[in-house]
Amino acid sequence: MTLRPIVLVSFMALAACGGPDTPAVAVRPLDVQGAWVRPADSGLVSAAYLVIINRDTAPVTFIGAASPLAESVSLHETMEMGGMVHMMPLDSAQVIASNDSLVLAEGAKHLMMTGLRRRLAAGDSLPLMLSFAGNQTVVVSAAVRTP
Ligand SMILES: [Cu+2]
Repeated sequence: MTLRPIVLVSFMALAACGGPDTPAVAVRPLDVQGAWVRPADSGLVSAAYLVIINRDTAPVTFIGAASPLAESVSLHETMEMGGMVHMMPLDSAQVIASNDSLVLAEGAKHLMMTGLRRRLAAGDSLPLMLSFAGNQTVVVSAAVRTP
């Protein structure tokens, strides 16, 4: 991933240009926090959890996710029906209102990953590309850990 060096360079450029009253870093309109993934063994299936915070003044629409380590990443929702726990694929377009967030958590909405190209052990990380309407992509590194 080459994103991190680019981010660092732009941060330094901003810091160098800003006067004493200028904040060094503008608030990112889309903030992704706490991304983590369950370990995966021979089944090569796992789930990712994270929170997307929209700090923009306009709504944003989450349209899907992908990872170079998975054949497919899709939005699922876990729900209980008649005492049984089911997972259902969700229409992946999710509108996040201004100053609202989309919470992907255990027992709720999550990103289901199938066709993993390798095992995921605790301590690994998995790159996730989150796509939003208007050609916005946010790349995050999700930590692999046990729940
Ligand atoms: Cu699922």
